[in-house]
Amino acid sequence: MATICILEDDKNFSVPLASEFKQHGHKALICTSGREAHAAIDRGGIDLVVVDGLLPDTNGIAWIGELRARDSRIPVVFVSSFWRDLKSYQTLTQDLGVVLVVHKPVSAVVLAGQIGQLLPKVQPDAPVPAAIDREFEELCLEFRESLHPVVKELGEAVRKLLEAGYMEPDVVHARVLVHNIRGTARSYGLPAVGDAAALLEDALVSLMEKPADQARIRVIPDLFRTFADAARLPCPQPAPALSHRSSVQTLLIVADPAGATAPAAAAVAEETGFTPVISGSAEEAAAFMEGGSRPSALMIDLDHLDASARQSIRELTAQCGGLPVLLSGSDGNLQNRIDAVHLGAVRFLEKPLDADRMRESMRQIRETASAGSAPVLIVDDDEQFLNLAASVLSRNGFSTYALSSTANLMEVLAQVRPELLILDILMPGISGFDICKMLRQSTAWRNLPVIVTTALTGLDVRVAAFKAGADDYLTKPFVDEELLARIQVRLDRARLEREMAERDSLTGLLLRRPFVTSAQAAIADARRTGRPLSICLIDVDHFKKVNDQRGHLAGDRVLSGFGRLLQSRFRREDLRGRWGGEEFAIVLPGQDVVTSAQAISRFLEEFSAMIFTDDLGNEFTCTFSGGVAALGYDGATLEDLIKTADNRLYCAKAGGRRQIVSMGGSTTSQPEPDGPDSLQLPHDSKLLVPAAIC
Ligand code: GH3
Ligand code: MG
Repeated sequence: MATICILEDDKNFSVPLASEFKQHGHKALICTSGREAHAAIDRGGIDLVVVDGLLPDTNGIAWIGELRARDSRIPVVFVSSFWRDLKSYQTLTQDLGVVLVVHKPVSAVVLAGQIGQLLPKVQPDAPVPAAIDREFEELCLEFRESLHPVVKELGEAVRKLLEAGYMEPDVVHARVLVHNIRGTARSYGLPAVGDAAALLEDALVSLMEKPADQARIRVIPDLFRTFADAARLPCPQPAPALSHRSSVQTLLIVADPAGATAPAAAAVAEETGFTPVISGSAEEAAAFMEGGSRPSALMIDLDHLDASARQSIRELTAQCGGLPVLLSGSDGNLQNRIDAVHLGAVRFLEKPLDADRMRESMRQIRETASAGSAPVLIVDDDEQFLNLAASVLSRNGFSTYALSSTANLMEVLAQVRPELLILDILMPGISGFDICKMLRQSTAWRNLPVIVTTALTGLDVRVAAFKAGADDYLTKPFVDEELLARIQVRLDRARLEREMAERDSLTGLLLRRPFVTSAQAAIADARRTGRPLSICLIDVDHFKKVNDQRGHLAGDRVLSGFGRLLQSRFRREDLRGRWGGEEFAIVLPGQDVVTSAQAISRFLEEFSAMIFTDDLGNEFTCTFSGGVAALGYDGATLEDLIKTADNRLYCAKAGGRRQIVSMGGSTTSQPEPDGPDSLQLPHDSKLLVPAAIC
């Protein structure tokens, strides 16, 4: 839970926003003047401030300036109807360290959602980055040192278990040792150690329940070895903490001289959760980035650009190294398309801009960018190269893992689950070529991007690398920028391909198969940790009528609007998929049935208010019905939960549609007195708790 100060004199904006924060479990404090907000911050306990652009006693930028002059590093979100130009944006993000710039009008729900995503990442009064690095390094080293005796002690305990059989005090002691590591390893940047400790602890607990079970004893040595190997992996370097680029999703729009497309593009960018910043020319945009800013994506209009302006754009995109680029132009002619290829554009959008196509592109970019710092594994027997490459990558925000021998490569791959592998060619034992060939034959790692590195030069080596299945090739010694650019390009491409293979193009939601895979993993996780989990099946009401009366295209627009709204609601970890036709599924990890039903009924309220237009220009609205099932109460597998949710969906339809049914006859637990049946729902909609309806 965080405490958020809202500095805003307009109650119509601050009150709904405060109420959204409260619904997300945060505290909100509304201040109507700059003086009042300074006083609140001086009292302490504020984690983030939302600042309006115009205030009764000052303006937002001046107020933030005062805040920084008072030496406060509290994260600030700036919300305003002004300051959309590049220079103001630069002042806000670079000089004043604002973590998010949002333009009004913005709905309270969307803004609270955006800020909610920032909250876990922001740290009030964070120490300076250099100090964080040093402190982190020291702590990490200390922690790693402390792992050696634990590994030794555990090894001893495992040996005794195998030789002398089960002895309760020894197993209990071993469990306490791994339990402590399970809780702390991740915080020290060693997720693989934490995960291995978690598996080992679970196995020990299960053994304590059935000490005579030989099968439960047999798994212990393997799990211990995995843990011991993970504990030996080199410590990843800390990522710099100063960057705000991962949290702020910015679309830098290089407008055409006529400025015709920029407002429309900015509107779509905002709708899809980006902060648009408009620059008048490629030179201005380049200067912006030279100042250290890096947007999440670039949108460039090619119209009216002569050859030299196109060259500046090329330099700009090269400077951005792998940043997603969208190009627009009135003419999809060959020259524009060739330029798009040279500029590495993810998409060419022909003008007039089709809002749906642009939305789809922005959504893809957001998904790939928000995937966070990618884990990268470097395998090289040359420790010096290993350390150097690891430090370059860590400093640039990658989660870096380094391995100096190939002996346990497969185990490390399984633990780290890298998004990219940097592989040396000449290593003792097995060569990088052979590893590459082997990975291409394995189902799990077939598509893993691999960059091979070697001091060898020459065409035959390069050809052999590509024949072995490598995606790219880098000669040693490398230049930092080249290494980073090559990695970024490979990562972006792999993420985009994954996205396209897993997502339904109409709604942007997960297709059924990847949804099922992720849902099963979420269920396994919930069962392991004992956290609640709910599933909801949703079906659009009378959709056949929409198609018949409004036209198939209007029907498609309803589904795409539904998908867009669903994407922008709920938490990042909630899974959203198109189950088929006009049926959708949501998995809400960590949420019980009551909270889930509340969230979905709020979503129903919003969807019911969405206005669609048919081919004749007539407006209409749609509704949906839903059935919710909870892990534990309604079953232990995805199949059970879907079946129950489907039965309840049927009840919702039978009960008159436009409602969510969250508990049925098969549920053994009774709803809470203030449970689902007392929810506030859209007018003429109900949330049922009946056994008798179906
Ligand atoms: P109910 O309220 O009982 O769910 O009735 P319904 O009309 O929504 O359900 P029904 O199953 O009778 O019709 C669903 C229709 O959805 C039939 C199918 O053609 C249409 N549909 C499925 N996928 C798409 C799609 O991608 N686009 C469009 N436009 N229609 C689709
Ligand atoms: Mg339907």
